[in-house]
Amino acid sequence: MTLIHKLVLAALAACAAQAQALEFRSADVHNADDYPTVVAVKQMSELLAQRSGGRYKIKVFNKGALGTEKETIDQLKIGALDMARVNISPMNAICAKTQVPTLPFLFRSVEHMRQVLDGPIGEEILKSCEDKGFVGLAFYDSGARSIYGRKAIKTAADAKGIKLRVQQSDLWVAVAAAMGANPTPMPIGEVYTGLKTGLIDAAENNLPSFEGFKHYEAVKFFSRTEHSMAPEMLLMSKKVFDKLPPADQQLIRAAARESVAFQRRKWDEQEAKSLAAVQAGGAQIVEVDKAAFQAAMAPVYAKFVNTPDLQRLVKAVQDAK
Ligand code: BDP
Repeated sequence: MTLIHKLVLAALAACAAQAQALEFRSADVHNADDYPTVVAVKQMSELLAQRSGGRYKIKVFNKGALGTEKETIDQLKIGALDMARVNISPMNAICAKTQVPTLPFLFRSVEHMRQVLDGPIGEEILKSCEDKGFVGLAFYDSGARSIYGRKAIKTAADAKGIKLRVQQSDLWVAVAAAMGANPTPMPIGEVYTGLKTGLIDAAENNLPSFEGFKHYEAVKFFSRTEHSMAPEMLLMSKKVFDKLPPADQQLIRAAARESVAFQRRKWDEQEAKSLAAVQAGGAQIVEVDKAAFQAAMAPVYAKFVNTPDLQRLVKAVQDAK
């Protein structure tokens, strides 16, 4: 074989190896390239590339480039998209058990939430989406969600009648209604304009989203209701997952789980940075009578925790130390 032949063969082999490398596409709505969920999936990609000898990696399309969360969930279902990092809330209508961590005032603290989601309850909830076409790879942190708007909300009476944007989930509509607000479900990408034009009076989210979507430029009062710790989910299309060899499925699951600790570190840092940034931008943090909001949530539990399975899960979360 001449040198030329050898070089050609080597080049062909390199091409073949590259052709085999699979790059999964993963969606995220957040704008910042260093948002905790965005960098966590990038870290997962690095782990996966290392452990698969370069056969797999993940490309994150953030800024909502692949659509709203509902749209990306639909794409996962049919296998048109490989992965999506979404909030748990738009999954509420698809796999009922995802309603549990969405419930208002369920978790007593961040530690309680992390411990529950890391254990068998979290596992059961992740698994519950599989027969609907979604492999639940991991939960990521999203902190606590609070109401922000044009006026300070200190008591439940202040929330009465405000047009409050919520995520697209019946459970969220009920939460807003139980607060006395007028629920307005819409995708996150429409909230900034909604706040600016007065289509809505308020929205509810964590501090990093209040900052990252620039909502603090539209409204100034961030009232610490901390009414839900609805976590983030990293999902893979079951259609895509099922085509992979079992050993590679395990690599993917493990890399996703390992990215959780990294995401939480980034999350804790981001919350502190966002608090400083929104305050520097003129936002006011308002302390709230949380007990009154919590008391108003009884009808939500009565309506949504309505099967023995959901009742068992809620009790197990409440009983977890
Ligand atoms: C943010 C979540 C994002 C949701 C958004 C929302 O990270 O996944 O889309 O809230 O409220 O905290 O829609």
